[in-house]
Amino acid sequence: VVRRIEELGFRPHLLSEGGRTVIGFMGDETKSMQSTFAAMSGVESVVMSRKPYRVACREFKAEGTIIRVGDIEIGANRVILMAGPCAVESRSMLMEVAHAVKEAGAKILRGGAYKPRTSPYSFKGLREKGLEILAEAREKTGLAIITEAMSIQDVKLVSQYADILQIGARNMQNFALLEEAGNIKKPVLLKRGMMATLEELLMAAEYILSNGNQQVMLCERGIRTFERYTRNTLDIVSVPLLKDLTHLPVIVDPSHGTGVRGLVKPASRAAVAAGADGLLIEVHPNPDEALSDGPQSLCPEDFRNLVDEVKKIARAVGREI
Ligand SMILES: [Mn+2]
Repeated sequence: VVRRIEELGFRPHLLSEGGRTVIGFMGDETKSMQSTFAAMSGVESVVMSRKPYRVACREFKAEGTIIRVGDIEIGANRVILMAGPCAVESRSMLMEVAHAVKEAGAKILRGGAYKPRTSPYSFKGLREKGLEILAEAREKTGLAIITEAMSIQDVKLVSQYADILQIGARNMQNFALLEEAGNIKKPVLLKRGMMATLEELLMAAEYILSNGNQQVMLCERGIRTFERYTRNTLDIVSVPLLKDLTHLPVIVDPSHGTGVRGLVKPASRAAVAAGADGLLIEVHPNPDEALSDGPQSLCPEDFRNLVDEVKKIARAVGREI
């Protein structure tokens, strides 16, 4: 089947699952081509997708994708908590947060070493030093690490340290960066752009998937609307919608999604109730002194309370944390 697809000039994408192999390709959607493949031995069925995101769509893969990071499974029954500071500010603060969030139940430590900032005069991260500190925190706590790569040049280095590579909202349509993320062997968390539709988000994911990296998770982090009481408008409905449209895990970032500390907990409850596979939350030992995103960061105690609350919601919807 693969040879036939290649003979026709298309590029096949293979996916093996539960004894079945799904082969996807972007071809031309004519009836004759459908019957050509349907008649081949070993072919169970030919499904034509009308979705422009061929590999990301549910039609390509009915079962939800589970991304494995060590013994952590993202996209399975357990809702995964990723927490940590907006930026890695120093070794001591990162170690403090790492131990605190681990104790509270987080499995993955977040922290930016490369920070995309609206102002060029803001703190832009400790860069490679920050990556080293993150790696040390992983060693000390056993937490997996998620951190952002801002440019193609950073991808290689960041993916050497990180367990999950993050692509930020401002880079969602940086197609060269997406292609580079498609070349690595690490999972990628792709954030929704602040002005992006869900279809644009899925097409961005398609760039990574079609380049050969199947380990992609999507992150709803709020979009820009006319509302000003919150930093962004957290699109909770995107969670069940995405779960319907795609097999990829969906993570919610209620910190950037609201920008308001007091709203992070209720937004987290809503996200878990809506079916999110994970939460990405900013936690800082002293939010008032944070070098970035202090107003939306929780202190470790707030985070512990949040975990207690979302555990109840998870149980109510048949999941665990
Ligand atoms: Mn932040």
